Formats: sequence, C-alpha cells, structure tokens
Amino acid sequence: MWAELLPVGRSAASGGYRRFAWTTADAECRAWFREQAERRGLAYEVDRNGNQWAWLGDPQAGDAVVTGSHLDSVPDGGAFDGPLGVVSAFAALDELRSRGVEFTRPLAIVNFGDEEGARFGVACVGSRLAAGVLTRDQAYALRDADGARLPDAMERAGHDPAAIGTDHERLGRIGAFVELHVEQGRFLTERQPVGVASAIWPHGRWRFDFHGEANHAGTTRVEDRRDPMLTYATTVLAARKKARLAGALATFGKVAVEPNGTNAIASLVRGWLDSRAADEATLERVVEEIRQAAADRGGRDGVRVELTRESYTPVVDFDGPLRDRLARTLGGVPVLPTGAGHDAGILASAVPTAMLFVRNPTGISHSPAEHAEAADCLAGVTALADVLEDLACQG
Ligand code: HGY
Ligand code: MN
Ligand code: MN
Repeated sequence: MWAELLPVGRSAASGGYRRFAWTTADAECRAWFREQAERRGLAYEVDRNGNQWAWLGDPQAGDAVVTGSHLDSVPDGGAFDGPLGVVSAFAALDELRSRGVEFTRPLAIVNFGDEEGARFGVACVGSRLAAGVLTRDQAYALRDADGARLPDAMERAGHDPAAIGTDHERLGRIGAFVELHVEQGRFLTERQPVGVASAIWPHGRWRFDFHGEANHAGTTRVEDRRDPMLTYATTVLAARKKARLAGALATFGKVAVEPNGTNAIASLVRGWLDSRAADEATLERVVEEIRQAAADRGGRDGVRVELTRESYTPVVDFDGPLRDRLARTLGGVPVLPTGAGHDAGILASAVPTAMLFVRNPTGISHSPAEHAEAADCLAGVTALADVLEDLACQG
C-alpha cells in the first residue's frame, strides 16, 4: 500500500507532501482509497460531504465500528500524518481476516476529506460538516488563496456540493470510531510503540489583518510611515511571550503581505495565529493578550488591527469507557493527551471515539522529516486489529 501511495503529491524539491483538498494529488489519494476498498471486496461509497467509506457488513445496520483517518496534508507535510491511520486500517482488516474471526458488527474504513485545512483555512472540513459544527453556509463561504470557492473546487473534482451539511443519520449508525495516528510529539519515544489518547487540547486559528499604508521605501520619512510589518513583528514576539508565560502554544506559521515588494512599505500584513492550551480559559486569555498587544502596538504604528477567528475546537476528552477498553485490550499501554487536532476530536461530540498513537522517534510532524519505524507501524496495525477484534468480532 505504501509503495503506491508514497509518490502521490510528493514535492521533489522538499521531499514533503502537498496533498491539498480537491486537487489532483487529493484525487489520486482518493482513487487509491477506492482501489484498496474494491480490492478487498468492501462496499465503497462517498458521503454527502466528500468523505470516503469502505464497508464490510451492512452500512444500514447501525452500531458500526469505524476506523480510518485522512489522506490530505499540510504544505510539505510528512508521509504518516493521516495516511498511517488509513493504511493501518486496511492492514488491520487484512490481519483480522487472516485470524479467521467472525464479524458481529459492521466495520467501516473512512478517509475524511480536508482534515488539514491547508487550502481553505478550516481544519477537519469533512467531519465538521457531518457533525454540524461547520455549517453548509460557512463551508460555501470558504475560499482558497487564489479565490476559488470550496463548493466550486469540490464540483471541479467531481463531487456535487449541493448536499453538503449535517449528516447525523450517518453518524448515528456508528457505535465506535477509532483513529490511529502517528504521534506528533515525543511522549512515546522512550516508552512503547503504541499509546492511547486521553484528550485533545482546545485549539483554533485566528487571522490578524494589520492595515497600514503603502509608500516608498526610499523616500518616506520614518515619522510619516504607517508600517504594518512592525506591528506584525511585535505581535509575533508578544505571542511567543504570552503563550510561554501561560504554558500554552502560539504560532504564526503563515503570513501574506501586500503588495509584497522589496522597495515598498506594506499596505497590509495578514498573519495567521495557531494557538492551543490545556484548557479553554487559558487559550482565551492568551489570544486576548496577543490581541491587546497587537492593538497597543498598532496604535503607536498608525496601523489598524482586525482579528477574525477562522476556526475553533473546544477541549476533547475522549470517551472514558472506550479509552479504558482499548487500554485494557492492549495491556497497560501509555495514555497521553495531544495538542494536535484530529477528525476523531470532531466526531467525539457525536460518537464514542478513541485514538491510538504510534511512536514517532523524533516527534517531528508537519514536516518532510516526520518518521515512524516500520516495526512500530506494524505494532500499530496489530494493536488496531486487537482493538477492532475486541469491538467488532467474536473469535
Ligand atoms: O493542525 C492539527 O493539529 C492537525 O494536525 N490537523
Ligand atoms: Mn496534521
Ligand atoms: Mn492528522
């Protein structure tokens, strides 16, 4: 499976992946998923929100056990974030078939669309739409950096966007969702190859628009300038400081400048803040402090600061009984929280949900250097098969 998937959407220059929602690379990933489903004789379908499903057993029967993840990536992402969960799902099914178990509940493998939100700015679009935490109107208003609307991009990729929106009927047929994912930190590094998730930190994305005045870099007196770059730079430093003091995280990883000329003072700097904390009150306080620092500095620079929250995910505490059942099945594995968002975090509001993490020796993720050892990936497949066997089979 990896041999077919690894070349898709890989940048020769960086070695990282550029698999953005509803692009050609995404279509190739989706074709790969369909082929894996059909090769195994699973019933393949695409839901109204563009998520792909592969079913063993009757999809309508209810109380299904579902596993899977996503195949899209961040800009220059690693090979494992997302695909490991999908590849492991198919491999775990193969393992269960070779064990000769009898399935007592329907089983499905899912590929959620647009998990990273790299193109349209909002993460987990496929699962958010299904769960009703992103409305159809909000999704219709999303645009990529070139101005293309999400529904148009979907349509061009062959998915009819007319029916996107809440899909409670489908989620109501799921009895348990288990997402396997590469760990994106180093908690498991000195411990074991596989762990179980306890919680996801609350997190969100905020867009800061710093409005200044374009002018000549060589002739505009310092006292006449309204330079938004200064306000932006100060805000980046403030974000690091406020987050550090609160034990939180705040990152500006994306910036857009207009007109983006070397010899012109910028008219507009747009910076996207990603912030996360262990609890929602801390996260709110940190973002408010960063906003205040930006506004104070903007006042001195003659720069107007506008803040827009583009997405938000509240704290997720995974289903206690399901988490304990997984930990029991796997025999005393580490239980860990994560600062990374996942479709599992979105589904957790509607369905008993759990996650398995596979060890990442460096902790690096959202980078071409992301890695997991083959032996650990195989341990992940065995763990997922054990969990699915416990949930969906009798011996
Ligand atoms: O950004 C995140 O936390 C995730 O990897 N989508
Ligand atoms: Mn990711
Ligand atoms: Mn992921």
